[in-house]
This record gives sequence, C-alpha cells and structure tokens, in this order.
Amino acid sequence: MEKTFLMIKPDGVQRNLIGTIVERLENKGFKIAGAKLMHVSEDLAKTHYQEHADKPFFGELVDFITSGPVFAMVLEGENVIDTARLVVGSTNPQQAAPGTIRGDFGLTVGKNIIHGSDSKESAEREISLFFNDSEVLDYNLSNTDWIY
Ligand code: 3AN
Repeated sequence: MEKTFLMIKPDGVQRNLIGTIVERLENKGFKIAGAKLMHVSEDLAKTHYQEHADKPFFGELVDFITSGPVFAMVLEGENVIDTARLVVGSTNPQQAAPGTIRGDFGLTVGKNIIHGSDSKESAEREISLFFNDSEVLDYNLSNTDWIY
C-alpha cells in the first residue's frame, strides 16, 4: 500500500492543532503507520528542503522548521500521496480551498501548518529521512479481536 510523509509544522504544534489535523487524516481513511513529535535539526531541515536551497526564503524556511517541535507522520492508504495533498490544500493558505487543512487553519505561505510529500520519490526520500524502519509499523486496522 502506498505511503506518504506528512509533518505538522511548528505553527500547527504551537496552535494545538495536532489532534484536529490527525482526526481529519484518520477520518479521511488513511492509516497512521508512524508518528512522532520531534525537533528538526538544522542539517535535517536543509536536507529535507534541499530543492529550495537557492530560493530567497530558504533561510527563513530552515529557521522556522527548526524553531519548535514538529509532528511527523507516515500515512498509508490508496493513492495517499496525491489524496493527502488534496486534504492539505494549496501551498499558499490564502488560495487554499476551505475544507482543506491549510484553507481552514493557515493564513501565510511561510507558516502553512503542514507539509505533505509531493511525489512517490519525495515520499520515499522524506520517510527515510525522518523515520527508521522500526518506526514505520505494518499492522492491520481490522485486527480487532481484543475489543469486547
Ligand atoms: P508544498 O509544501 O505545498 O509542497 P513547496 O514545496 O513549494 O510547497 O514549498 C515548501 C515550503 O516552502 C512551503 N510549505 C512553504 O512553507 C515555504 N514556501 C514556499 N513558498 C514560499 C514563499 N514564497 N515564501 C516563504 N515561504 C515559502
């Protein structure tokens, strides 16, 4: 099953939106394969955002993502990479549709609440940057024998 990487950025964590955002993602039908609250080091930030290294906002981007804890997730589901991007919404929250995470909770492009991988290659790369193999779990959500 396809997997993608999502990360609630420091603004989303500071605004206590972890629960609200995770609820939306679970309600959509995605399965959480991995999740953790963590600090992003400067090295990890620069590697993660390397495609933006020559953009004028790169320094600001690295400073922001390292400024406080993020909530990193691996989500699994049918066509999850593209579908999660739809749930996340457009990069600029001012243009993101209402009903999307950025459309409902964000206002500025520099602080747009959440990151989502944009392709299969990015998803694989970003999952392996942020998670060890042992942190990405393979389990069955319908295995509910223990609920009584
Ligand atoms: P997305 O996160 O939607 O894939 P990208 O990959 O184009 O968007 O940009 C990565 C991050 O860089 C965005 N999430 C946003 O926080 C930041 N960013 C993009 N454009 C700008 C900008 N013009 N000014 C400041 N930050 C920006």
